[in-house]
Amino acid sequence: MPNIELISFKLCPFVQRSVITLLEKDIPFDITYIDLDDKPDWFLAISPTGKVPVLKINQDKILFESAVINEYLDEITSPSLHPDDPFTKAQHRAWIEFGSGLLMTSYRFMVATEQAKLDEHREQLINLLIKLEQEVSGKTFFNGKSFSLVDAALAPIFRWLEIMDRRLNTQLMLKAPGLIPWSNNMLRRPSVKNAVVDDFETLYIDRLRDSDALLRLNIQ
Ligand SMILES: N[C@@H](CCC(=O)N[C@@H](CS)C(=O)NCC(=O)O)C(=O)O
Repeated sequence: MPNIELISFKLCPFVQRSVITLLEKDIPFDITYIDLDDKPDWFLAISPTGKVPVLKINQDKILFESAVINEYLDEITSPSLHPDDPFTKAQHRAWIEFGSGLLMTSYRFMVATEQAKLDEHREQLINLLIKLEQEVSGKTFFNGKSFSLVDAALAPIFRWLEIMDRRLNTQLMLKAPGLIPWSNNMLRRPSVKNAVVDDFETLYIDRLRDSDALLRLNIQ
């Protein structure tokens, strides 16, 4: 097994995707946290996009982009969290990409500073959740009974939604209630629970409180 180091930011949902995969696949790893508001020079030197996650393999090889990192981690260990059938695998990749869009829409909703933008992003977010609901309603995990890379990619969204609904009264999950059993299954899974630091929720709420985002006014 190569030596694996994950470069992270404590609040980043894309990094969580890779931590979930590392934990699911029982891969030993070190994690290094950086401050994205003050990126270290060594990080800028190795990261082509300036974004986390970055995976360092045996100290010198670099991978970036969470979906790519996760496929690599999946391929160096077994059993695979991707389906064998090429069409189903391609579909899973498409839903992982859909999940990236969902994360970005959720983020725009969270940081909106004007009511019109907040409403616009809320509507977009709900529309995406309804599309996802049509795909997964009634299933334990995205692929049916077994946890896959799609679940690893989408679980961080459900952590955000759960905190937003409980602490910010956003009432988003009510708009796509068919997602609730799947969300609960993911959020109680050890890999998902352990993908963040213990004080994640406090850090998340404090960052929101210190921002100009309209949602800060909803903090309960
Ligand atoms: N498509 C990328 C997105 C990663 C991403 O957006 N990371 C954010 C933090 S959650 C970041 O590093 N932002 C820093 C910046 O944009 O300067 C992935 O899937 O890895």
